Amino acid sequence: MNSSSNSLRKKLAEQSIVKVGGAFDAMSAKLVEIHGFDAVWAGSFAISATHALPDASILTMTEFLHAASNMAESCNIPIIADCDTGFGGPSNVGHMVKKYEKAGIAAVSIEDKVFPKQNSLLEDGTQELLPEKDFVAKIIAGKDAKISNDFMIIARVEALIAGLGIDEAIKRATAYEKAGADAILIHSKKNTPQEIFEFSKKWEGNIPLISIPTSYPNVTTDELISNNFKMVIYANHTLRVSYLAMSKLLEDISKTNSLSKVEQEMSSMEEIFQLQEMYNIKKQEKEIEENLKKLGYVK
Ligand code: SPV
Ligand code: MG
Repeated sequence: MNSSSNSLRKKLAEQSIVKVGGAFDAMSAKLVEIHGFDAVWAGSFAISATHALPDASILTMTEFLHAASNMAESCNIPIIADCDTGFGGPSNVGHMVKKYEKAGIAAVSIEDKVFPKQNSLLEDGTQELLPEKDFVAKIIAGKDAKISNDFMIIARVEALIAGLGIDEAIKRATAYEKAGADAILIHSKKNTPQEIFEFSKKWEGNIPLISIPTSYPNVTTDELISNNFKMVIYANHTLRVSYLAMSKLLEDISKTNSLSKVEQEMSSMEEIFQLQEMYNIKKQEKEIEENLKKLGYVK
């Protein structure tokens, strides 16, 4: 059994809301964990950006899986992998679920857009939806492929992003729950949460609702809880703040030809040594030395 998926289900069952921090590699995922979040979002926007590539179904499944696996290996909290449209049709989704589950990922999220998709918040982005039936087929295939009941398949409804309105969003979310989805991610690009709150008021399903409040950042967790949301994903903020910090640093060095100004604005090397568990290696070296002594190799 995949214990991290077990714990994601458990957190959803026991907590008023599950707080998820976005990450793009093992280090950012580890920071999400250190700062007390419940789970990590391995977002396609952020992972694509770290390859300096568009969030437009350019990277392959293997590349996204590699990034998410690195996170799973270095964290003890569940990893939720943003798998875009599932990398193809139902059989691709089945293959994807097998691979992600084996890698120790707790949940995958697939969205009901056509391949290749574009980022949902891109101005003038192409946001064409797959027919409901075809997305239901993907959920069925994904559900069929998973081994543990605890592994979660999140169905991401893009009807609001595509401008198709609440009724279409409700119709699709209801169909996806019936097909076996374990949670509904209802995405919106409006700058207030009113649209997703209208959705949650009309929603009569039983599986958890998830929000990604990038475009309506002023919403509070209390407001989300009172509107029936069980999970909030802060999807891309670690990436954007990293971009800004690196850009500022490089600008300063380039302008001053010196490191003197930037020294105060960086983490210490000690903090990084701690994060990468450098001292475990030093401890291990001592233990090996002791053993070599016992075995008579070292005096
Ligand atoms: C991501 O983080 O990759 C997402 C969320 O899919 S969003 O960019 O808001 O569409
Ligand atoms: Mg994405």
